[in-house]
Amino acid sequence: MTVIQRCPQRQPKARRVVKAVAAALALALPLSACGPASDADAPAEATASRITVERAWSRETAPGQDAGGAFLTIINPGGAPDRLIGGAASIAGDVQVHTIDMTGGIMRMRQLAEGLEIPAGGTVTLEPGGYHIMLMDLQRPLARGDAVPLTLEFEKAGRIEVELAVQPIGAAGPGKAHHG
Ligand SMILES: [Cu+2]
Repeated sequence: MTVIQRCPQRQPKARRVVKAVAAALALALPLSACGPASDADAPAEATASRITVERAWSRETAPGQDAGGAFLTIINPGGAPDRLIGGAASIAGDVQVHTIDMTGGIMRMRQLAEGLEIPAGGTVTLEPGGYHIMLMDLQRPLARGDAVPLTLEFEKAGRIEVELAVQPIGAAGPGKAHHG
């Protein structure tokens, strides 16, 4: 948890008033009842979401296939939930967050209009058959061995850049593309 308690005396206006009073009375008033934590302004990182993304990969597409899936693992070590709300990629006209539903024995993809929640302290894996990123309106096929840049957009963490390691059709994971 990184909740920073604000001490009322830290507010500049209040402090100015106190200082003015002290000057007027020529007294050294004890100004601070706060602990050392309030001595400096809280660093920005203290309250910002810290999301990391691992194992970003995709699968090659057949010629004429106009959409492809992207898969990755999102880790949220922070104390507050965040939300994957979308993204952008130069290779795709649109980037969407999808889930897969079973309806009457038929698997269907559906866009998550509200995005995908990443719980505080949680890990969410996007993988074939489940949550995934959909690269819509592909400008060119995804080819095995490609590293495709993708920008993910989170509600709090903002934009995070990843590279999708493109695997053969039928691959179930990112393999060892980065090491071989
Ligand atoms: Cu999809």
